[in-house]
Amino acid sequence: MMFPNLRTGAIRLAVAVALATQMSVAHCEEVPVKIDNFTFEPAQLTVKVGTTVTWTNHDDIPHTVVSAGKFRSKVMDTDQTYSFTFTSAGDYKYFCSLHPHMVGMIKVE
Ligand SMILES: [Cu+2]
Repeated sequence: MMFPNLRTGAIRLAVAVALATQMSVAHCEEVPVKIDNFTFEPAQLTVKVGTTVTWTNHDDIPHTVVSAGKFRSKVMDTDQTYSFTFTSAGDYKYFCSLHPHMVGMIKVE
């Protein structure tokens, strides 16, 4: 497609960006989970398929997030993050492999 002039082109670009932004809000949400004082916050979370969850370790000691057969982070030191995008529905129980009493759950629907 050719734009008749620069102004029309700029307007079409702005519309395209606006539409793309709306779509990303609707289908590609990002949700944070804090790791603080040996707990996941929130410990239980319900998200839509396509959501990316990002865990951030706020503790002074390392943690991981592991969901058997689903995902496994590397060891996160202080302020390090791990992200996982949930592409299918289900209940994803997870824990910290270094401190197995630390548990959380992501419900994807
Ligand atoms: Cu831990």
